[in-house]
Amino acid sequence: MPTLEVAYSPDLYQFYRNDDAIVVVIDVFRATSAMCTAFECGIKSMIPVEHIEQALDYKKQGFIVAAERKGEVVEGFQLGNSPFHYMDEKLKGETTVITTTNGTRAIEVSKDAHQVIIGSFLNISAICSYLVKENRDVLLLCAGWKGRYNMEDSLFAGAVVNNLLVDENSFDLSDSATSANLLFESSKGDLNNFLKTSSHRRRLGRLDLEKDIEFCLQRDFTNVIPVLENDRLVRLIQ
Ligand code: 3SL
Repeated sequence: MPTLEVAYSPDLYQFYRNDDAIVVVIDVFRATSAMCTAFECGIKSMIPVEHIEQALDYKKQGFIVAAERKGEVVEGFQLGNSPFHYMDEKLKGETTVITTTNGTRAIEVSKDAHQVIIGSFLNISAICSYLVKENRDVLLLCAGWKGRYNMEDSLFAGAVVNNLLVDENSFDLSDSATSANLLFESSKGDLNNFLKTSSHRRRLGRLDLEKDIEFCLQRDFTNVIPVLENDRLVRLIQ
């Protein structure tokens, strides 16, 4: 039976590393939600990079580059991390570059896994159906906040576990997966209310990004699953 595990931060990835697993990278507020939105809105590919210096190199080469730190667009870059930045006709068919505080780091640490896919509430049903169909080990990797646990990514991980448990013989759950499921169950489906006190939500609230938060908590805005192929995210073709 395939395993289903949750790593609550990129710093814990080393303990869960399984090169045969599909890794689902999760950064609900807001990197992976922005990526899912970008593909739904027609972007061709996105190159995730960990560091600002790498992003600058791409910018010098003429790429459109998104850079976020502390929730804000880094000075000198064209885009940030809001899903709304990607609802732009001008980005259709383009390849952009993105660096964010935690999300792109989670992609970087897991890049040698069997497959890395991008999950958010915006594509949760597509993610769950795909994982059931593939029937192989799964690691849900939360981007967290600077190496720490966060509630929103853990809640999403729990929502995925909960969905995959419909057939109780389908996955062998780790304690981290069981705990995420218990967290999700205690939210009683009211994600918005449950996350009212989460630290990153408060951080984004201070930046007047409540609209982004509400958008990121919608389910199934898209069926697209972004997947890492070599150095870039593209649409998964199934
Ligand atoms: O950490 C990240 O990658 C970002 O999603 C953080 S923020 O939502 O832009 O603040």
